[in-house]
Amino acid sequence: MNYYHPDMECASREKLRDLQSERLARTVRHVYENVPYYRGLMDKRGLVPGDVKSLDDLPKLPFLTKDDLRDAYPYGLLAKPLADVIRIQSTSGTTGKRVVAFYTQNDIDLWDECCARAIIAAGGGRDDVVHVSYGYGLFTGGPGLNGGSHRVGSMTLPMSSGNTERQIQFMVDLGSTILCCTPSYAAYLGETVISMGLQDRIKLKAGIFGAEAWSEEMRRDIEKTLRIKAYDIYGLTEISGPGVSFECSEQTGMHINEDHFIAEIIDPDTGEVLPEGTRGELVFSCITKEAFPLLRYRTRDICVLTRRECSCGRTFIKMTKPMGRSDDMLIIRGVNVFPSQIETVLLNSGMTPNYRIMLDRVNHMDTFEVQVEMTPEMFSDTVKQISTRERELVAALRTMLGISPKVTLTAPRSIARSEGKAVRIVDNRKI
Ligand code: DLL
Repeated sequence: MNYYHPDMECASREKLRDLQSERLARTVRHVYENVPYYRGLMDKRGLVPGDVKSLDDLPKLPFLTKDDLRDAYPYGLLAKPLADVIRIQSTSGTTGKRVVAFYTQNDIDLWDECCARAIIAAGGGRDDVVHVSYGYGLFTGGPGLNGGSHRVGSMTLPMSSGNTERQIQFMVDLGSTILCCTPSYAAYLGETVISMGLQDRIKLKAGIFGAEAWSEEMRRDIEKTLRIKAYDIYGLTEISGPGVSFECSEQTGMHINEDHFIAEIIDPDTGEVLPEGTRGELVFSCITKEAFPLLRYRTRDICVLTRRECSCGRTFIKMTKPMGRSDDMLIIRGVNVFPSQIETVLLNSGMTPNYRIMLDRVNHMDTFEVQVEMTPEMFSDTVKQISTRERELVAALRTMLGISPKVTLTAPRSIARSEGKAVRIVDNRKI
């Protein structure tokens, strides 16, 4: 069975617009009837479902943001009875920032299909051995690509992340052909393959890498060390997970699965919809989902959309790699981190509010350090007491964020004060 759908993925603009219009109208009615929170937002604007008949009516709808998700947490945006929900996935973070997304069986099926398309676009098929080293569990990376690989009919290695030497051993023994993981982990795997002297014994041909920003230079490096073609994949938990968009052989942006998601670009300050080709914030409306169909969800990712002929034959619009964010979320080693989470841990641990988050990339791996000033009382502690406190902070930050920074306690007044906004983030990753 082949899950490449030329009838959808290569549909004419007119056919796609009709399909999107019909699915949008249906989804608006579904959320209006089943989500009191959303009905409240529509009522405030005097909107009823009949007002949204086609794509042209989309701008009438209100935007949804992470704040709405927070206000409605956990079940307030659920559009199906719990009895129909079979899965949740979630982002890392505190209760306040955490996103919980719900899936019915149909939602999982369409997500699998989106990821299957990405695997097929990277040259995958039934004969492939798909090695999934994205994290499994609440993170969408592992389950998403796993489902896509099953859908394609490839043999799937549900490796999850970590234990790098074992990953490489499996790669050699089972002949993995497609690697799915974050680009930084791919770079690390590449280096380790070389240091283990196994470059000639791996059979990888392609990689599907996403969940964090990565440069063209990094792509070239990974392609060289692992001797593969490296494809980008994008997505976010709120909208389903990986596979919202994916790269094809042309590698000039990621095709958005437009039969499932409508994309818009807006001015992040005014909310005005911008024409194609303009840089702005990406907004998605889900038009086929049942349990958690967010409409006009502001992703905070800044990018450009372009619709032009692609040599692969797909007609779906393309998005560039995200060029930044319109909020303060950082993505460190593939994990979403808000500076406010770090501040909460520091203050709850009796530290001063004078801190700095230092980010860099060494050998394509993010380095993550939190420098925080000691109080004058702590400064007179012994070296042993100070290093115990550093270890405690690492543990508390790991619990909050899901990843461990290096923590360095610095002398009182050693971190430069600012007259305006404090400069708390020094991001030297040059992505
Ligand atoms: O990162 C889903 C995913 C998993 C995508 C595996 C691709 C592969 P979240 O944890 O909710 O979901 O983080 C979503 O990550 O809004 C972007 O800012 C960023 N992001 C995702 N893919 C890319 C990419 C997953 N290819 C947030 N390039 C998004 C740059 C990306 N940033």
